[in-house]
Parts: sequence; C-alpha cells; structure tokens
Amino acid sequence: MENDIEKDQNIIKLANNFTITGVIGGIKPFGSGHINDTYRICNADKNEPDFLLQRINHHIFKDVGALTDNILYVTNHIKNKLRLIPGADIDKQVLTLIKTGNNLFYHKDENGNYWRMYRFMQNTKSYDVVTTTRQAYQGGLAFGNFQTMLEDVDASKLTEIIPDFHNILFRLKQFEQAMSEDKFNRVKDVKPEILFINQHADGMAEIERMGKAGQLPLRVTHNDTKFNNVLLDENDVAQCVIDLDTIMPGYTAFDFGDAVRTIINRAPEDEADLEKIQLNMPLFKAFAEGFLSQTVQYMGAAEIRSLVKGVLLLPYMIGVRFLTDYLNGDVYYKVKFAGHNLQRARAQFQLVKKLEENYAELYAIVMQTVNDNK
Ligand code: ADP
Ligand code: GN1
Ligand code: MG
Repeated sequence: MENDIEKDQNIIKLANNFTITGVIGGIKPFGSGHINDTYRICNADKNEPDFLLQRINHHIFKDVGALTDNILYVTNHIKNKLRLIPGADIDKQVLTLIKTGNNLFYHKDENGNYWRMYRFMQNTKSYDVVTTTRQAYQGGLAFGNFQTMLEDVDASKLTEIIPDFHNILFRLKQFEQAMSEDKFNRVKDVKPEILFINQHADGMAEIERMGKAGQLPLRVTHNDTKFNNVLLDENDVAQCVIDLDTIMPGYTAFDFGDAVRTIINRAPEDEADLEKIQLNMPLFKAFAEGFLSQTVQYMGAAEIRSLVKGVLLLPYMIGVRFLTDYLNGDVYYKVKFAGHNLQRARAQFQLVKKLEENYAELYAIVMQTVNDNK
C-alpha cells in the first residue's frame, strides 16, 4: 500500500509532467466532485499561480483525446469572445488547460491513468448548498451567459462524449437492466423507489418527446450545472463555469433543471433526513432571474415552457442514475459509505415530490421573470 508521503511524491512527479511555472510548495486533495480526483498544486513562488491537477475518470470518459478536444474547442471559443469585451479578464473568466512537456493537454501515466492540469482560480469558492439569493442569482448569470457564449458553436465540432447522457429513456433502460441483473440482491430493498420511478416514467419523457417533435432547439449545453460547478469570487460574484467534461448538444431545460436541483433544495444532495428536503423559492426566483436575463432574448415559447419540466426531470433522472448505480454495486459514483447511492436517490425523489407539489408556483415565477425581461 502506498503511504501518504509516497502518494504526495507521486502527485508531485505527475504535476511535473506539465509546463508549470514557479516551484511546487505543497499539494492538497480538493473539491467534492463525484467523478474525477482533484488536487490543488500550491505554488511556493507567490508571483506564480497555483494549479489544479485532475485524474480523469477514463472508465467514464473513455475517449480522453476527444474529451480534451471538446474542452479546448469550447474554452478557445469563449476566450475569443472575451477578447472583444473591454475589461474582460480571460485568465479569471474561463478555464485554461496547461500543456505537458510533450505539447499535449493530458498525460497518461504508467498505470494507464490520465491526468490533466488547469490553471487554479485563486480566491474562488464553490458551494454544495446555496444559502443566499446573491449566490443563486450569480449562478444564473454564469450558466445563462455560458450558454449564450456557446450559442454560435457549430455542434458538429464537438464529440458527443457520453451519448444519451440526458436521455431519460436511455437512463430508464439502464435502470431496468440493473434491476433484471440484480447482481447484489438489492432490488428487494428498493420497492418503493421502483414504484416511484415507474409511476413517473411517462411524464418525465415529455422533454424527449418535445425534442423529437422538433419543438426544442438542440443547443450546446454544459450538462453538469450543479451549483458547485460555478466558481464565485470572495464577494460571491460569479467568476467562471468549470467542469466542462460533459459539454455536448442538449436542451436548455437540462442546464436550467440541474442547476435548480442543487439551488432550490435547502438540504444537501444526499440528505438522509427527508424532512429536511424543503424548497427555497426565493433562491429559485433569483436563479431564474439571473439565467433568463442572459437567455430569454433567443428562447422560444416551447423552450421556455420546457424549463420547469427540466426542474422536475433532472432530480428524477439523477435519482434514477444513483439508484441504478446502487443496484450495480456502486461502480460509477464515488461513495462515502455503504448505501450512499440509495440515500442520494431517496433524497432526489423526495425533492421531485416537493417540486411537483409546487409546480404551479415554479411555473408562475418563470413566466413572470420572462415578462420582466422582455
Ligand atoms: P468533478 O468532475 O469531480 O466534479 P470538477 O472539475 O468539478 O471535478 O472539480 C472539482 C472541484 O474542484 C470543483 O467543484 C471546484 O471546487 C474545484 N475546482 C475545479 N477546477 C478549479 C479551478 N480551475 N480553480 C479552482 N478550483 C477548481
Ligand atoms: C456527477 O462530476 P460531478 O460530481 O460534477 C455527474 C453528473 C451528476 C452529478 C450528481 C459525468 O457530477 O451527471 O449530475 O454527479 N457527472 C457525470 O451530483 O456523470
Ligand atoms: Mg464538478
């Protein structure tokens, strides 16, 4: 077993494959993402930036070359636009990948793991739970502006890195497969959750149906807009959207819905006490105001109507994915304890119930915000 010192030395060795400036002063495991392993590489030279080293989960992102090309394409597109905006600070507002000594943007180590490095965004914070309307509004601005920046991207330049990522019909098929295999004999413990999934399946396919019927424009979306994927500065002003692994063609309702999933909930994503899962409407309103102020000018009526459907769909779909992973033996998401994925799924389904009860109010807030922004 590798001890901590050996592990740290290994991380330093990996970091030295990249063309970093300054001198490595220390390393720290960083962030609370469920997919990649992230380390902050602290610079001993205070005139130079810190860096962020990530082990890319290549079991999930199987084509690391295409993944990297997507990120480069999108970040360069945004940088070119920012260059035209007086006062924009490119280093702060968009992620920058750092090259290796071999002129690549990722490094494959001797164990077959893939690593990449970003410039670290100094003096920023990410939040797993949102508490103020200022944070929520700023998140709305950031994700809305991000979509608008990418409005003119030619989607054919991007690889669909995880096909059907937000296709609920595909996710339900994966769930059914996991149920029929029942590798860990867990199906017997999740009967109420199975019932909930089945009762909602048809209604949750509405966005897919609207898309297939040509009612929703396919845009370039982020597809992982949980709130901790936006960095805020020390004054809680949005600075940068991060976690660009899942940028692909998608519907606006996906990004709107996933952000709301993590903003409107007063409790964490994996709250065990379902009583604590309550809606914070002022945060929803603030997020909607920020997001729509950036996007409403080019959205059509059906697309606007789809937004609140996305608010129900995303916690449902992510609940289905957590439960599928639970049945499969916790192979996709990082878990902190046995039953973590089940707890996460239950929390997401409870959130869906609360959102359903308040659907009319959510819809009214969106419509009011749209009118205010016209
Ligand atoms: P994951 O896919 O595992 O969620 P992320 O790319 O979101 O990985 O990174 C995990 C966390 O690391 C983020 O939530 C954020 O707190 C932090 N982070 C990521 N990139 C940067 C960066 N360039 N500068 C500062 N912090 C960052
Ligand atoms: C994962 O990487 P992270 O933790 O930001 C997942 C998302 C889920 C989210 C649930 C590539 O996001 O789709 O919504 O967990 N990312 C991937 O918290 O599957
Ligand atoms: Mg993340």
